Amino acid sequence: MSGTVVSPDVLKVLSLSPEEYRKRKVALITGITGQDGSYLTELLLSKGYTVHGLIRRSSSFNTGRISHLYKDQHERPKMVLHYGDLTDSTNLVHIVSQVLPTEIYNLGAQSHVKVSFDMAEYTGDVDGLGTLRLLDAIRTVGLTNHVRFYQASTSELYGKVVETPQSETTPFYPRSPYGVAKLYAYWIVVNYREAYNMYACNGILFNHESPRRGRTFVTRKISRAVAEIHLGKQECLWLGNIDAKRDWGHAKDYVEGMWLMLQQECPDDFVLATGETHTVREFVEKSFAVINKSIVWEGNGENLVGREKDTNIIRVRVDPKYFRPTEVDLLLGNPEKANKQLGWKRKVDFDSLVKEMVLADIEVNNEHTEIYISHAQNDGPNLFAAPVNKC
Ligand code: NDP
Ligand code: GDR
Repeated sequence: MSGTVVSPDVLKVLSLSPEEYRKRKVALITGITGQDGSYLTELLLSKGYTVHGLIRRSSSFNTGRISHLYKDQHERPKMVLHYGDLTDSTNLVHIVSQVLPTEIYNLGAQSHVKVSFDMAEYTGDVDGLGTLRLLDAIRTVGLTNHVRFYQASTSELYGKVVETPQSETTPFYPRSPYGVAKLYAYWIVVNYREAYNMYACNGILFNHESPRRGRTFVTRKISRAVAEIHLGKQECLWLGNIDAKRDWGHAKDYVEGMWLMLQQECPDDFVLATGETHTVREFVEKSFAVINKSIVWEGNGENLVGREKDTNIIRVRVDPKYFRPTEVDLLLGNPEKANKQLGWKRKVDFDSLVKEMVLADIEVNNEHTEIYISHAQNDGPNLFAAPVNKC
């Protein structure tokens, strides 16, 4: 295809009715290399879709989560990757016009809340304006009535607690540059749905985790540390606010909800959550319980230490470096609307999630000793200033 926006291919597919067009089952995923992107790709491939993914050019390897799905591009692969970025409108228009997707899942984001305080403008650009760029690319190519659009909205929109459990009608009060950027994205999706009659949905997803979770999110940081402590490779786990409460589910369940949102008669916004909340402290305790260590907490603030009930000291310490300037204290979602209208229900419970993550990290750690030791020491840009492995 040439670089023109309205190509003969586009004209041909535009002559199809929206129903005929959708039968092609072509998905475009931004953020395909992330946790959710990888599970969603597996799900869509299993349903017979061709999946196109936007990947960022990186000097180091960033396709580890989807490399098992990759086939030589000369063998008519069902997963096709394109270089791109949510900050680059021209590139987005070009990819949408090349791919002619029937469904777009906008999962790409600078997704770390703490990092968003350090990179506020960039986060706003990618997570907020990036969504607008993609919606406008659909319009530019002339696919407004053909494409179904999923936006990765988030429980971070709720931020400061106004009511619990949080549902689709709970007012928003974001508490980070990330949350504010996602608020813009949420409303631009609603606006384009109303202004242009687009099939566009917000999935307001509460935290969801898995063995593929990024290593600097708290659950994975804990499961990784438990594995390393268990194998005698690490002595101590440093954390921030261990009293924060989160509604944690499994990512595999949540990508199914994303797909369901795009299969309805009318577009709408849905909360996906478990309806349970747990503290970070509980996540730590459950994780150590997987290796048969029960811990008690002593002290508070910086001096807080978790000890095993009998002899061994489990060194879990609090470093204020991990505190956020403004915190989201409590997330607890109400998934009733998704339960009723989508028939969506989470399958994996909290205990099973924790167990799966810890056991997976023990296994990986046994196999890739050196890689994982070096990752363990690399938890964000400030890390070298703080003791991590030495208590
Ligand atoms: P990850 O951080 O694992 O993945 C983020 C993805 O976005 C990666 O593929 C990343 O690419 C890509 N990305 C980052 N910056 C850009 C950019 N400028 N242009 C294009 N792509 C970019 O996130 P998750 O999979 O956990 O989450 C998926 C989405 O859902 C995100 O939007 C997140 O904000 C949102 N969300 C997540 C929740 C969760 O609990 N996991 C809950 C609610 C919402 P690379 O691999 O190159 O870094
Ligand atoms: P969150 O996830 O901010 O909820 O955003 P994260 O796992 O980073 O934090 C959860 C809670 O744990 C506390 N915490 C720590 N967090 C990290 N990362 N590291 C620590 O050492 C630590 N110690 C305590 C945090 O303060 C927080 O309260 C995730 C992301 O996936 C977003 O993209 C998504 O939108 C929301 O979930 C829903």
